[in-house]
Amino acid sequence: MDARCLEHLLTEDERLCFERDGYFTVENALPQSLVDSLIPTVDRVDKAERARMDMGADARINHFDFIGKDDSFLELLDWHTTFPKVWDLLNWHIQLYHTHMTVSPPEAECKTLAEDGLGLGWHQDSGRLNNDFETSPRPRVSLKIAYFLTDTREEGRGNFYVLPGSHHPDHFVRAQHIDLNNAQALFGVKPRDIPGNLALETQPGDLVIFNHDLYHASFGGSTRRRMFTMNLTRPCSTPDDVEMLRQYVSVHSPGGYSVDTGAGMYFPTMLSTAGPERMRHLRQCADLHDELFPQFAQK
Ligand SMILES: O=C(O)CCC(=O)C(=O)O
Ligand SMILES: [Fe+2]
Repeated sequence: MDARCLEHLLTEDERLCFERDGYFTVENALPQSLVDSLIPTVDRVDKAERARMDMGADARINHFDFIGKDDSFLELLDWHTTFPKVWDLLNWHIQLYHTHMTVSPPEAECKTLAEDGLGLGWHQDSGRLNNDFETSPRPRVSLKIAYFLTDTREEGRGNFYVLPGSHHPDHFVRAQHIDLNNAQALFGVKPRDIPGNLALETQPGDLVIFNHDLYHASFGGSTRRRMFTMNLTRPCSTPDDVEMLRQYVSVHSPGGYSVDTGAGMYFPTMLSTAGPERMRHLRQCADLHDELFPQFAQK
């Protein structure tokens, strides 16, 4: 273990925010020098993938299973300022099951930010799991961490929006099954103006850790925002837990999205460069993925 982890354990304030609001921010989780070195990689992969998928320069794009497309992102899995916080929330033996790089480019000239923002409506993550586990409270199986590589300190930069507290089963949105994306018809306001929501303002290198049940969204993309997210689960040991992980990985994984990484759950580099310490956080999902999707299994 990197001994510096011990200086970045979860604080009581962070635990409280996570329980009460469903998220918290860690400022300067990554040093600027690291962020600066990651951006060219994002842009190189983004450019190549856009061309491959025939997507325009102004399209918002989610690069699935981004980690491992370049060695430089691998260390973010067990990065010393973030990893210990996830231990404390889930357990030390976390498993990585999904990564995204979201690139929100400036909007096309003929569109306005207010009317045609490159939006992603209100949602909770991992929908299928949520349907299967509509209990109160839901088990805390997984969480998401989002590294912001570009500046969203002003609204209108493709900010990450949250509705604090909406991860609680008794929050009115969940209790009354309200579709926030239908806010105009229901309440006469645009979805981005739902009372109580917050546009998070983050600087490059900041991190947001959030509960999958939290309602979140993204509106507007007036700068080229790059955000890297990782979905992490707790270790699964009991038969019920393993079954839950199986359901998760069967949907939220490269195989679940029909992506052939060449090595199953992770890209080959991810597995070939991992020492025993990092491999502990990869093995369970990797094995399960190979079992579920033999056609994409690690060769
Ligand atoms: O792009 C955003 O800000 C939101 C992305 C999102 O919904 C997610 O990472 O789960
Ligand atoms: Fe999401």
